[in-house]
Amino acid sequence: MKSLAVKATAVLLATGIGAGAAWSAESLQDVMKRRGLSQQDLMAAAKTYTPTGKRDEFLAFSSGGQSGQILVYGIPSMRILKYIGVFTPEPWQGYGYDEESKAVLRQGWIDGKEITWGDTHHPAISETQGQYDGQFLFINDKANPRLAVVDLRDFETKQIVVNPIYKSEHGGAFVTPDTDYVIEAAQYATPLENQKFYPLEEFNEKYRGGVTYWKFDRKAGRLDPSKSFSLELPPYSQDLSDAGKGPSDGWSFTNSFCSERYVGGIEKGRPPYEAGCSAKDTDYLHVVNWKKAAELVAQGKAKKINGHDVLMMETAVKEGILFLIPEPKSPHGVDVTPDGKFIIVAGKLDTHVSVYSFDKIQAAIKAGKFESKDPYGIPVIGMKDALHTQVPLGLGPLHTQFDAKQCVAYTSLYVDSQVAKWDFCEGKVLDKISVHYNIGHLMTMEGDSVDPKGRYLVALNKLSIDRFNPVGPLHPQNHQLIDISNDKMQLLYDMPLPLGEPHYVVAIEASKLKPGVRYKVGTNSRTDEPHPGKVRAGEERIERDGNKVTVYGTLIRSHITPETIEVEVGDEVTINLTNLERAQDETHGFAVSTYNVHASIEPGKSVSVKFKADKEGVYPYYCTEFCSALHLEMQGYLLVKPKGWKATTKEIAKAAYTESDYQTTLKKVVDTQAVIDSVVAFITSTNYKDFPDVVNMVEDATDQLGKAADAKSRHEAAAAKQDWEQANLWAEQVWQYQVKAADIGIRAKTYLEQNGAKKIQ
Ligand code: CUK
Ligand code: CUA
Repeated sequence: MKSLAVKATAVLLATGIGAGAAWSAESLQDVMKRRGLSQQDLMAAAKTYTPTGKRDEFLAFSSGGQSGQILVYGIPSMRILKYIGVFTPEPWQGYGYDEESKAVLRQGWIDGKEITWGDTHHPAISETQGQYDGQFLFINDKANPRLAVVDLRDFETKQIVVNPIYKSEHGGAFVTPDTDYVIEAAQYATPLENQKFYPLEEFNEKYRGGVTYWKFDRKAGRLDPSKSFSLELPPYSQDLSDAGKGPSDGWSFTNSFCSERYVGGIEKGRPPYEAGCSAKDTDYLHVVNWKKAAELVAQGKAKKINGHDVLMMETAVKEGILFLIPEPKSPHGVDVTPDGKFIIVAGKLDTHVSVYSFDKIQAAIKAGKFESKDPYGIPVIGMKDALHTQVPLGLGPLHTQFDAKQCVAYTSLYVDSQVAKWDFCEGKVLDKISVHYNIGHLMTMEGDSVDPKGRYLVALNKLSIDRFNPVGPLHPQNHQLIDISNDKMQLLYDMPLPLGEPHYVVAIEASKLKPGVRYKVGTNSRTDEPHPGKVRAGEERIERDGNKVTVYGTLIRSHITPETIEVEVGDEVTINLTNLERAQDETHGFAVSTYNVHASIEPGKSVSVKFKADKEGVYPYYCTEFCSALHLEMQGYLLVKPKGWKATTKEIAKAAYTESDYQTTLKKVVDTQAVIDSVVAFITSTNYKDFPDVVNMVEDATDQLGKAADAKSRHEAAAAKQDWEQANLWAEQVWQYQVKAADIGIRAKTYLEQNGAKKIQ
């Protein structure tokens, strides 16, 4: 019988890769006709189609809405690459099913309550001098006021912080130009003290909004609650925020709706919120000098609320760091231009976007020129004194993003279902394009940084109505890709998103991201520290301390060590596992039947799963990632014995192998070695050392083969004792290592052939 590896190699050697593929007999015209495609469709396809092996120019990080996750997709292909578990358990990644990730999710519990979902709205990539640096990603949870930190070295969630004073939030996550702070503003006003009740009749006096500045410790890669602070704000339903940049660095801007401070009561015959919250023609843009605020907090001028530093309005007004400017009408987005000179606000119920001038705002503040004070004594700058221009764009303007081209902005028009391209310096409309349907946010490449890259725009539409094959009353979301590289915008692609309602998305040049492919062996990926349960090959063991059983195990193709775990009913079981692989993409999963534990263990990672073995019985455990040809055999048994069980004297049944079986296996080993030798000869005849990926694969293959030496000495020893079962099976194990080495070797050979390796001998 020829082995799998032998056969596969023979085919590869005989045909070479990619030779002689019979291409379709249809012409391009035939296909266009058959599928009803226009020239324009073809152009759109050519602009997005990404052939196999080719990669995207940009990576987008989208809020996953109610899923509490982040979606990662490529632009322009719109291929989804990953869902990152953030506020919600995510089984594939073991997020919420292993102890390390449970510890992260536990940081997000509120008042001792486990919260298993989140309403993610605004992702933000860390910035250095206002440019996306590709190191960290932040995202907020509107429903349960929280922020999370994702490290872009491994795309894993590392930290969740709970806002200490809000009960809901919205205007986060927005970073300051050097990511000193991550901004998070409240949404629906509540009393700031935790678990404190005041009736709605005391709304104006006792309910408050605010804006929180979370200190980011870049070296630690974590937010530092002890150095974070908030600014108390009136109960105006603060909405979105943005940080100043360039000339406006050090300031932040947060708009609001329902500055009417209306409290509803439709059930008591009062007009509903929507009427009461949109009665006035203007709401307030909050203008905050956060640099000065941080200094005041450092000087001890904050008040502790729930143990957190809060700079009260009174102090902020006295120190001259908080101002209001009227903004029309029930506004939504607030976006600072790349040059930091203007602040653009779109009023949902107004047809204009309002462009405020930072220079004019500063001039008014310097001159002490205010038109009034709000009920809390905050100085109000006159709209006329702060406006640069107002531009009529259409119905329901919401959010604005920027182009690489000077002065060019794009604003979403919710009611019109359009994107408007316009010039914020001159105040004129340049182009419009229809989207499908009811756009919320829109996003251009690095379009909220100081250095937008232009090229593409993504429209995040709230409804998809008729765009896709129907899948029931709940429709997928629709992200539409638009080419903005020319004067006229061109719609390129509809991407259905089947996971929550994304609000915002950010996209970064793919070349700025340098994620790793493996961990240093024994790493707890959630803390970046060495895992206390890590072991190297040969150190695997099971320890018992009273009723606590701790397993120190490893995984490598294609076995889990140990393969039997014996415990007594009632034992507390902790299984630590280290993936010893170095090969790229050789992740193993780990699941135990019916105990609700799962782990994803990428090369080098260590994790632990923990459970109480409260049910007597036999529970298989296995690897959940198809990691090699013998993946299904990557298995073991958890034996939960009744209390006081006496070990059986019976032995495990021996199979009747003969010397001739042993000889056949040895022959197979020799044949396979010949295949390996030929692959090695091919690889070493090329400049493979110029390909780091191949160097890694060669290292891994050598590793696998290296393990065969021990198995070889075992089969030889057993053969000397004429124990043909042991001799045959250890010889089989030698062959297993060979197969894995050959598998990787063939992968390396294919890679070299497809990537133009040169013969050097
Ligand atoms: S929000 Cu949803 S469309 Cu939370 Cu930024 Cu505007
Ligand atoms: Cu490891 Cu399947």
